[in-house]
Amino acid sequence: MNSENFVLKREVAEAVRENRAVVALESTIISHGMPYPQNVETALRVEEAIRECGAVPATIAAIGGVIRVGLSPEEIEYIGKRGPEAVKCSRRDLPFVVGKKLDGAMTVASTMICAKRAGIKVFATGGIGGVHRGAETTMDISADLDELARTDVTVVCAGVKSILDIGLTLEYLETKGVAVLCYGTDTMPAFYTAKSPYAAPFRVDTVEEIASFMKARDELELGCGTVVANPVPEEYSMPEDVINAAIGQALREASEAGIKGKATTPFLLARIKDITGGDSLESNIQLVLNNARLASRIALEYVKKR
Ligand code: PSU
Ligand code: MN
Repeated sequence: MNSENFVLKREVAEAVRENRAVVALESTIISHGMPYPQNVETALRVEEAIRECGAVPATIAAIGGVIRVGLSPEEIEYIGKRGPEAVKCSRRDLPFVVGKKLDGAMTVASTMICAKRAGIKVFATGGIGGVHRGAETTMDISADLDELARTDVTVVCAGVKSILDIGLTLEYLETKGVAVLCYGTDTMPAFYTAKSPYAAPFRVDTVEEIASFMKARDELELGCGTVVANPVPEEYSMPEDVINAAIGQALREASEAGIKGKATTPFLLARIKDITGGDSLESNIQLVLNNARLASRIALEYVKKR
């Protein structure tokens, strides 16, 4: 699976070959999702949390057009410093980044593609992309959702941010045949808040149930991915009125400034962080760590079943 443009770190390649637990991690969250230096600190803490659980982390990014599955701390620092100058790289952008030998930060969609190619089945992040509010006229639907429909990787996230239309995102995933397993909760988590007004498509309470679901999905050869939605821990969740006010303001500003396309999500995330004075950043960091730990436990359980 290694090639000139696609290189697995030795530790990751060995773990995959020996059927040990590996957790993939995206890099757009580092370059576009958080400011430097908190982005690098968080990325390193997330890798550490995965190791403490007994799994191997594999942060994925393109550096000079070479896709690297598993980064060194120096490479994580490099991508973190490049920040938004690295190309936000989704499925569409992958050949552009590789062909032009650019630095690319992987979204959920492209991380799934690379994880699958590397033989990694579990991936942890903060939030997935989704159907944007107003998508009925803009058609702005994240490529993450179609990737989930076609690539069999399990994505552990804290649900869907209400910068998006949570209800339409759930409808779209249902249409595409993607299950959303809500961990220990009856409602769909909304990233900064543990609950939302939307019912959980499925509730699961143990990692064993999740690994069994994945195994059944494989055996049925459905070829699709799965979302595990893990609520933000209570102590780090944001007050609903505070976060909703910030989201409302960010959405108005995006519309006034004419922000469109792939710039939309990074713009909204950065504005929410500024409007909430950094409280949302702490919540974001903690929920990513929480997802990394759950993803590790799922990966450990899943390899036992293979
Ligand atoms: N949502 C977040 N944080 C993020 C992203 C989404 O809460 O960092 C990033 C992820 O990399 C996700 C991407 O895959 O944004 C989705 O972008 P778009 O909506 O342009 O597909
Ligand atoms: Mn979009």
